[in-house]
Amino acid sequence: MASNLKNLSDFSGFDIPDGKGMKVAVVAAEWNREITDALLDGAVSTLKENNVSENDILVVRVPGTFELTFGAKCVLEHGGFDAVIVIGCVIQGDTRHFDFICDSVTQGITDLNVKYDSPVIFGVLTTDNLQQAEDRAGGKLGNKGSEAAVTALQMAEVKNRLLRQQ
Ligand code: DLZ
Repeated sequence: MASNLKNLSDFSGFDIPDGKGMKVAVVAAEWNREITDALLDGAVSTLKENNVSENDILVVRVPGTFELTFGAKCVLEHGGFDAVIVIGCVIQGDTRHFDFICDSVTQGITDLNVKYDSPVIFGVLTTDNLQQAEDRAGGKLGNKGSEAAVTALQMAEVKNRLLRQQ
């Protein structure tokens, strides 16, 4: 379903695992900071609402969305996190920069998910304009940061459950 038809913070029908004892890192880009701050707030609030302790949430800032891959890689190399969330906002401009950043971060995060044992969740907005970003950063379409936090708990639970069975 296209996100303009869905509220990103509507979790009815979702099975959200208890986050008690889980450690989650959130890597957030500084570019479009008014948007990424709102996404970060959404992610952290949702993690806490689902019982992740404040002490178990690490927030790392990187300059732009392009740097999210390396930031997440540093967290994964450090170890000890059940999930990593990356947060960014890329807004279409006059040049093809948008495409290069989006392609790079999408492939980069995919590669990390293949290589490392903790899931990396994609909380990146890729929009045509600022209004679309505001709508998805706590506006009328909810908050993609909250959605990413719920996904992080779900994927951490998948990972922990399957590893327990080994
Ligand atoms: C350079 C750039 C541009 C034009 N637009 C964005 C954007 O919309 N969102 C974003 O997160 N970052 C942008 N950047 C910065 C790049 O992500 C990166 O930080 C720089 O190219 C330096 O590597």
